[in-house]
Amino acid sequence: MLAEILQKKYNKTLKECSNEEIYFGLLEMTKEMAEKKYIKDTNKKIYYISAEFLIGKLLSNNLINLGIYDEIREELKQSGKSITEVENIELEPSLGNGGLGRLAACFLDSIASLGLNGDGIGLNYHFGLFKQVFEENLQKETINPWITDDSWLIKRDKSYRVNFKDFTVKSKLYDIAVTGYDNRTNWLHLFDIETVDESIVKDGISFEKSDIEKNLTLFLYPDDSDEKGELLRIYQQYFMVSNAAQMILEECILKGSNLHDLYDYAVIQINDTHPTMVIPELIRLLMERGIEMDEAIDIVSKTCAYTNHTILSEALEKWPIKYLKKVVPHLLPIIEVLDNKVRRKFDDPTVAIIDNQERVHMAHIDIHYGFSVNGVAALHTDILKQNELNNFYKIYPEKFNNKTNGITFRRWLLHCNYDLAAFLTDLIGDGFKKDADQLERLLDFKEDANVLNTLLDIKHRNKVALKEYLFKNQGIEVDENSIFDIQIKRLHEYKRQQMNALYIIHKYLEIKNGKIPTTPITLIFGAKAAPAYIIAKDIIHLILCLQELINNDKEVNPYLKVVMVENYNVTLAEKLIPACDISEQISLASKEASGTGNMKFMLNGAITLGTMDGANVEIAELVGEDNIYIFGKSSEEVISHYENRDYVSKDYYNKDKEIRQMVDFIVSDTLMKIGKKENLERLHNELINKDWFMTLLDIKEYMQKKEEILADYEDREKWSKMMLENISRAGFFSSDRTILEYNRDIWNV
Ligand code: GPW
Repeated sequence: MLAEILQKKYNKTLKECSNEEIYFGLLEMTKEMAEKKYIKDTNKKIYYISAEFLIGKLLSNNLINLGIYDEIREELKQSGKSITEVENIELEPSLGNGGLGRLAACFLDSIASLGLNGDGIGLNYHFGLFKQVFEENLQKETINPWITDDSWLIKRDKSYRVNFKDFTVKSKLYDIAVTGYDNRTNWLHLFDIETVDESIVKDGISFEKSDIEKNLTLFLYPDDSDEKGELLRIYQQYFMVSNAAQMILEECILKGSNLHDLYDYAVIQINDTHPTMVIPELIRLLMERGIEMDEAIDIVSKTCAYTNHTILSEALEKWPIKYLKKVVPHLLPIIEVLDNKVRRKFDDPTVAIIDNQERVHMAHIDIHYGFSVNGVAALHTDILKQNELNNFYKIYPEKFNNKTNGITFRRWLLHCNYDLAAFLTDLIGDGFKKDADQLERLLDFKEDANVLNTLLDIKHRNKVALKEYLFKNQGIEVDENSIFDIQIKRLHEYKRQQMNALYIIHKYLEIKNGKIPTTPITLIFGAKAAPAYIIAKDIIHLILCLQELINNDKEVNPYLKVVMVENYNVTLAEKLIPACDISEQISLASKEASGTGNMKFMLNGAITLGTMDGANVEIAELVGEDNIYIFGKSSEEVISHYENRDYVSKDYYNKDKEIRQMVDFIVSDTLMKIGKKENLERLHNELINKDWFMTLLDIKEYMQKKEEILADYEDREKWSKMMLENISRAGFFSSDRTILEYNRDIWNV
């Protein structure tokens, strides 16, 4: 079939076609096949509304889910072509920042793969998240165009009017097919407007923020450090949810709803607070259609469910009323009624919707006027119930539930680790592809030397593949025989990349003093920092300076290497994760709601070095303490430090010579010669005088555990057994399991 398409499209045989032509041929073919798998379904539908869908490249994913990947791979091979090179042609849509957006993408895959009726709704950001480049060891941001004339987007002739205070815009809908694994097709609906003007972006990613009709869907989460930026974000959010609400009502009416029974036709999952305005907007639209306010509120409350993804207070959205008045004044009377009802019912200002600083607490709207509130890992949900949202939990205990995150094994095993998936299939059959728990059958081979050696072989081959990829694409050289220790995730102080960097300093100094590691170590980082997050950018600077220092030092570089990959994204994750030996999950306990990278690494046979935080806790329970390296203070201890305000980083700095040595190295002559004084001094000062995320609290234990895991790497048999144990127990983290739980407890479709 591919050959026919290419013949028709280019009048060439497969052999004669360039990789680019093959890519576009495959794109056409796959899109057509996916659309055919759409079935009109008049049952209740899940609407997963999210400001982010970090879907990654789609070609291989779709080929796998359509069941033709192996066939195409073989067909290409026969003509001397490589599917990996064809994949390289595709541009990655960067419609997400990190975990929250990637989770939404995994969920859509699982919803379709389980045959459930459910679509995603979001925005079609033209440049998505910025592209990261390194200049003079600093992060710089540029645009990341991903939309081409011929892409996965399907233009629909559907459009809604969205009213803002001073003007009205007309939306334009684009769909991307979400093809289930051996199952139905659902849609990811991405709304846009036609007046967006890409040419207003100047000099990196800056642009005039006030001309909304030109910039509404240009970027994902533009810098919100000034008023104009925050306003734009409110414009985006309202644009997204107003389209969503109009579309949902339209679809439900078509299916026979009289709107009084909306919840029999639709369930809306609100992915963090970004889509919260869908609640007042739906109430408004129901009232426009003749329903009394109290009933409208009741209907909407039975339709909407909320997922919380963080306890970090700076990430919990609170919109000043004066901003909302500038953008969506028509929602305010509704929000005020919602607030009044709460105030009349509960004599507790902490659960009010509008606070005394005239700000609207978006999460509070979701909790009062949704029927479900869930956290994303067991520990996270417990902290919500017992601490952060305790006042709400006391009012609505029945609303609270946990849904531990998951990842789609189609992308994070079958696609990214072809060899491992094939080997597993040989050993335990292919049942695990649909029923992830069957991975436990691998445990039967725990004493089988051949199996254990093959796991090590596959890991080695993946390390070689990564080496080649990094060299070809970023000019970076790594030694495949070294230990690959990887920390890839957004850059944030709570994730503590700075702790890992301090460890590197420690190792560097050790080697300088003649203490040589048995096996060389390669420390790999990938991380973008929010453009306005100064300290995060300073941490990137530190890592890049260490990279330059160490990689140019002949005394040290045979044993230690630092690599920070540029523009870390889903595509890079797919190369890095299968090649990883040590998975760094070292957030300050209580701060990482779940983490999902941790699950991807486990599934691909990496061993976790981590704190008892987020889903690490559940990984530890599943694999047992012999198969994971846990360190650091518990979430209770950390929370108590915050409550008592008794963590003083300077005390740790003063008390311990080793800590002082590592921290002060940041401003040593050696490093200052390479880096920028301003950035290094600011970071140095931050660690000693602030250290909000308690790096120095856990660093000594971290260093100890890291020595332990590095030493254990030398025992290849022991290591391979740990790998096997981790892979075998990863089934729980399939997003299919997560979605079945959402459906059982929340959605009921
Ligand atoms: F702040 N997460 C994220 F909660 O990637 F909204 N971006 C975000 O803006 C937020 C959360 C928000 C992440 C969590 O940090 C991570 O722990 C979790 O695994 C992921 O969301 C998916 O639940």
